[in-house]
Amino acid sequence: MPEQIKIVEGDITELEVDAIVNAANSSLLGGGGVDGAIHRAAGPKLLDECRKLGGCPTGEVRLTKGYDLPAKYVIHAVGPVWDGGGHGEDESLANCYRNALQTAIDHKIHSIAFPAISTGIYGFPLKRATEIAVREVREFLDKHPQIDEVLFCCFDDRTARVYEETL
Ligand code: AR6
Repeated sequence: MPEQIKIVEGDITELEVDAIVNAANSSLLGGGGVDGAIHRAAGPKLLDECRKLGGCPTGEVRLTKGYDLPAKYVIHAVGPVWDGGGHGEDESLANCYRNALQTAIDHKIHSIAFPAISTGIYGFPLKRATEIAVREVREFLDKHPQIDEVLFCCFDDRTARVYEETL
């Protein structure tokens, strides 16, 4: 695997990277899962900034500051809700990874950490989502050597095992 890609197990809010990616919903106003954890750790100014953004469509991303997080930025990505696989879910998920990485390039972000977008509350099958995440990150890094480090942050053992197998 490209040496820039690493798997880490744990809480994404603790990572000292330039940007962490949030698995947000299209309101960008917070929620459960990793989104809730990021808002709690970043503090209330994050929600103030998110309110000004007016939401975000599925597959797109929005950048905010990280406030009280160790990460300087949060890239909020809106993953698809799993609906059987025949409703463009794969392409929307791929767009989240591509758009987040392009936003990193645009803002001179050199290290970025992703959670397993859509695989929790949104119900996307983990193996299928992981294959998309790994493929998109690899393809992007081939073209953009400016990014030094991409972390896949796995919150539980099962997710970490699937990432290890896929990589
Ligand atoms: N650090 C890293 N990963 C985490 C953390 C954490 N602190 N907490 C959970 N995960 P989910 P989704 C993992 O449900 O499926 C929210 O309500 C989790 O174990 O957070 O994209 C939003 O507002 C799983 O592997 O996101 C949306 O409404 C992965 O993060 C909706 O959930 C994604 O799970 C988005 O659902």
